[in-house]
Amino acid sequence: MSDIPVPEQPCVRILAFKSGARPIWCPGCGDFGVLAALERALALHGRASHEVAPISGIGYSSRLPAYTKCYGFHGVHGRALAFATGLKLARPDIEVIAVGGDGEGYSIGGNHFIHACRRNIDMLYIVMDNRVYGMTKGQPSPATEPDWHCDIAPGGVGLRPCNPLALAIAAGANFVARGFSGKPSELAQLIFAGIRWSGFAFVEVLSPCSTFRPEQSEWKEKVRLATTTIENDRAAATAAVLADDGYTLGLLFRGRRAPVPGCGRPLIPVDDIERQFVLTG
Ligand SMILES: Cc1ncc(C[n+]2csc(CCOP(=O)(O)OP(=O)(O)O)c2C)c(N)n1
Ligand code: SF4
Repeated sequence: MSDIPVPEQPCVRILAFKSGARPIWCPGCGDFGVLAALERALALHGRASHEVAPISGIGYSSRLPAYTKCYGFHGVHGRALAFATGLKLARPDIEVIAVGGDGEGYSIGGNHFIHACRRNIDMLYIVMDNRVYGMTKGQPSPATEPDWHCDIAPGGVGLRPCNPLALAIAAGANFVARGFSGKPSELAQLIFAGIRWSGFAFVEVLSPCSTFRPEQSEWKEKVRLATTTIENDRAAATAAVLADDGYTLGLLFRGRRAPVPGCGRPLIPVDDIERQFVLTG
């Protein structure tokens, strides 16, 4: 993470991004650390809260926009990236940040994840990965280990978990990183770099679920910082993240694929789009 540029004097504008709402998350939920890191990164970034839009679907992690002071959107399950894409195309001046859980992003929203990587539209996507469906009380997600036992999957689902970083690199994402909610300073640095990145940036965050996966408290002993970022070699980066045990943190891949033409400015003026939807007669 050492080569990520960060302003030398972090400003103290964090309060400007806090809503008055109290998170409903359980004590010890990793999502608290992600929220704190995001607030810090936004304060460093320096844009006003009304110029930033956190967009989510459904899940405990997807509650995050309500805990910021931004004009966010808490939508339908698995559709955060679809909404975020539409918003960015209509309002390229807005800093769009999609957020959600591993169930949201890799299961019902998995299709949108692949195509967001492929489209390379300028936004940040933060996935709070606790390897479980928290909000619906603890079912396995696509990120869950094959032998994790729970009531609806006694002895485990027996399926190979998806590797979201490999998926993102293969689908064309240029900024692929992993953070840990228990290291909020390093995470804020990654999120800041992702916000500043031009094009689609993906930050997968290990964010423990203290209620349904209490054993994830061990993650703090397992994580380590990456020593290098693989530059533009997708085959090498894919091989590296597939060989990794999933606990290496940092910016793991940086590519140079060009954004889609027109990305960053509206292709059609929004007023024209609205006119096409006016019902007449
Ligand atoms: C279309 C639809 N299908 C299923 C659900 C039920 N549902 C709500 S949240 C959720 C999963 C949440 O898991 P995750 O995205 O990992 O977030 P977490 O709660 O763990 O942060 C599911 C399946 C829903 N709300 N809508
Ligand atoms: S159930 Fe898990 S994911 Fe949901 S708020 Fe509690 S600790 Fe966080």
